[in-house]
Amino acid sequence: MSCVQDWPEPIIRVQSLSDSGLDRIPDCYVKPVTERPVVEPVVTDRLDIPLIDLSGLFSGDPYKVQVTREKVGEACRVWGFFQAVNHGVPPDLMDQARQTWREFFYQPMKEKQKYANDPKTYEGYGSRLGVEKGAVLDWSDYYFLHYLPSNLKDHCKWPAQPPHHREVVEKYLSEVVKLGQRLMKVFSTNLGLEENYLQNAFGGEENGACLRVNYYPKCPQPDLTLGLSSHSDPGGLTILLPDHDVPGLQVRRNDKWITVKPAQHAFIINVGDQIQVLSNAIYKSVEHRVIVNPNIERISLAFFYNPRGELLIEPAKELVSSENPALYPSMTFNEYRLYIRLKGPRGKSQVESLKSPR
Ligand SMILES: O=C(O)CCC(=O)C(=O)O
Repeated sequence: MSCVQDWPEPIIRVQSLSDSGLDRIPDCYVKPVTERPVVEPVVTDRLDIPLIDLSGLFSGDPYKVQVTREKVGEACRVWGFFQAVNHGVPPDLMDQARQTWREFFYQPMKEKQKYANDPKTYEGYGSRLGVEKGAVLDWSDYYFLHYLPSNLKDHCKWPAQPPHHREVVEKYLSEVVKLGQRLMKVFSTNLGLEENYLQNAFGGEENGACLRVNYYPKCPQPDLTLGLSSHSDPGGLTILLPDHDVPGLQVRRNDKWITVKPAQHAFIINVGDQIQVLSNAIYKSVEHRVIVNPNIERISLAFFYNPRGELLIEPAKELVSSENPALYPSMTFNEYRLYIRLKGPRGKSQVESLKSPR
């Protein structure tokens, strides 16, 4: 997919830096002043993304189904984000998935290095996004793997340790896919499209899906850097399992950054750029970023539910008219995601740059 063969600079594992006990972060992690976070004390009654109980969707009661759908629709139009509880994924499986990945990152470096990734596919253990020499880096390591379409899934590229890791991750991902499928129906119906419209646009049952597990080590100067720079997700929709009670994710709301307070066993769900395009911007793919912490590490499992790479994605014809012309040209997801793979996270610059002038 990409013509890039290798990383432009030697890879440094952020976890090793953090474990070395340094008290100043290296210059390559220091963000320009305008991008640095303002680290505020945690306030409990502040503004947050909507929290939606999805149990109504499974209730069989048409009224509850409708009310729940409307809440999801409003969150996608206004925030591009929401937290979901009672979503159908068993809570203990969520805990097991988070725990097994935490144990992966706790292993000796030699074991993790077996899976070191390269920028051709990004699959495996990584420590940077983007290949620009001299870029300011984020304070995180990650593990990236493909899940769907099934021909891209290769268990040999998934960590073999800790024991039962592949089994737990497989079970977890199969449940999260079901949640993704349900949400695609809810999104389609809410947009006034046929229930399977978005799923079909993504390639039917064999849509794309991948997982990035983000590991944010403790950071001695959290006010100078970010765990993950501001970006919108290039794919369809993201189902994020955050750490228990370690906040870190910030969502842009107008000119402010809202720190999400994770609810117990909730997923954080957000619209990605491909659904913004398909919905002709009725649904918003919103910028977000991650701040880091001096006293505590954080882990998150970001599951990306995507179109198949080779399919053309464009605004749904049903949502385009002379008053509402198509805002985006058609493009395959493989072409689209090359941008973030080369340049790294860059706010909303990609989807915005595609907008046709009106
Ligand atoms: O760690 C988080 O809370 C967010 C992760 C994220 O935005 C991503 O992986 O794209």
